[in-house]
Amino acid sequence: MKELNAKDILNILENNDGVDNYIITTHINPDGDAIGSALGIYELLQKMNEKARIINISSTPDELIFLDENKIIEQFELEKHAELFDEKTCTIILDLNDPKRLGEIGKLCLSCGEIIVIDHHLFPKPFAHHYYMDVESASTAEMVWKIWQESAHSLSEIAAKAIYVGIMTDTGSFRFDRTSADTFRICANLLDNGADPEYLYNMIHGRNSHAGLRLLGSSLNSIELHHGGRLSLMLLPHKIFEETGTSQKDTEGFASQGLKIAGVNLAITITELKSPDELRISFRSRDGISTRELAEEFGGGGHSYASGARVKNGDFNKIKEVVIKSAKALF
Ligand SMILES: [Mn+2]
Repeated sequence: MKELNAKDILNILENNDGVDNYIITTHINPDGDAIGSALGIYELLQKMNEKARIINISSTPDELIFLDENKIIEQFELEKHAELFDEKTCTIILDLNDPKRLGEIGKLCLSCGEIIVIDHHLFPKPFAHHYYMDVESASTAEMVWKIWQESAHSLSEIAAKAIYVGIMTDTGSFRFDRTSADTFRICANLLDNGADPEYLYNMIHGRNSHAGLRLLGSSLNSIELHHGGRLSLMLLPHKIFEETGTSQKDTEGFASQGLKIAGVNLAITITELKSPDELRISFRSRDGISTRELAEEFGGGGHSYASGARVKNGDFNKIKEVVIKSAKALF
């Protein structure tokens, strides 16, 4: 797998004789970085007068829809979109490196003439023609910005806002470990091109529903401490959603809440999903504790400080006991 940089990617986009059109896509349940990167690269292709569409397997989360000012993003429909994936098409895949994370779109991408992956996650699967990978990068959106920088085009305001939101959300508002001096230099340029930090923060974090905040209250109330106060455990059984009139979608950012407690360096959240007996376990850590191996024990994976797993046919209370026991090994 030959690894490319931002300049190489721009070169590929500029010398694309065999390519008639581009499909930009990203992972199931897209986050700010996924949507921000997709709109960022779309805007660049617009400046280059290329035909491009953004087609995602999932719908855009409500709080991110405002970024898509021109309503470009389409949600995948097999009958409508399948025939677009052909020899003359180049697919640009953002913020993931395993085609499984694309759902149904994953298989279709393999029939495209060219596949480009731009991503910052570990352990890429070999399925694309070109990889621009940077695991040091705090977000994929930063990498998209670097491609813009190599081009002769000045950043559009839509791209500046989208890339800013990608960076802000993937760095936990500029506090996660991969936030670098470069991150801030890039953001300075985004502000120069029309991104407004107060407005964008409020659009993402300041539009919660009353029900959503009540759910957060109940979730915080559920926190238990174990292993001498080093492990925080948040418990979200299905009834907590029924009581507050919310769903699992409303738990964005909850997993790291336990890390706000002094002395806690591992926060685990167990969520009972709607389908019977399916549980989601989220792991967040700090102070050099890696959660990835623990997530793998439960059939999942991820980064050192943030990982997750899904457990089928799991009894909530039994899994809770197993998780507490397995976590002990990390201290
Ligand atoms: Mn990302």
